[in-house]
Amino acid sequence: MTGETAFVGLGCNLGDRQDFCDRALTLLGLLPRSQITGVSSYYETEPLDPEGILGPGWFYNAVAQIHTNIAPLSLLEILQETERGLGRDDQHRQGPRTMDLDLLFYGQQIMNLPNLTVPHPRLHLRRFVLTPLVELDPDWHHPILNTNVKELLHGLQDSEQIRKLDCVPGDRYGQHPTCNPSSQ
Ligand code: PH2
Ligand code: MG
Ligand code: MG
Repeated sequence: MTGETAFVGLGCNLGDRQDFCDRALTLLGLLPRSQITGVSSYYETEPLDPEGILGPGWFYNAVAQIHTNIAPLSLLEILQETERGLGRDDQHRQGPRTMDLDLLFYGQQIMNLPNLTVPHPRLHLRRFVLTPLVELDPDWHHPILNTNVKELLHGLQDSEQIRKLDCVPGDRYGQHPTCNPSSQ
């Protein structure tokens, strides 16, 4: 099978967070030449915000695993277009947001381009990213740090609060195909 496994992080701390995450998953499910192969639980997470620019609202975070034949830079463009479609304010990108879609991994590729760094340069510091990643694939290897995401999560020494939510990802738009085990 051609293509790569990509992991995309979802984050929302504005508006109806569950609805924005559900809508983002629906849109990711429509990506051409791609298939969603896994979706983590939703997590409600304390903002990691050393500069104090994200606002007080806690996030909904999740990670989607996608098998894709879209090249990384094209995928990045589509993710940014999807953020805009979900109302992301491009003028204040670092502020509170309806949807942040981050390309976390693209296979085992390492890329350092002006507008795209893969693996995401801060993912190994973030409980709100590592926890859903471990749920999807604890053995997934980080090609630069040379360890897996489970070890990275165990090694974290932060105090960020996160809690797993009971809701089913994609539920509001009819159960997402990847949440149905028979389609996996
Ligand atoms: N995203 C950030 C910075 N801080 N904190 C949480 N809890 N969740 C996020 O998605 C998040 C963050 C930058 O994109
Ligand atoms: Mg982003
Ligand atoms: Mg981000």
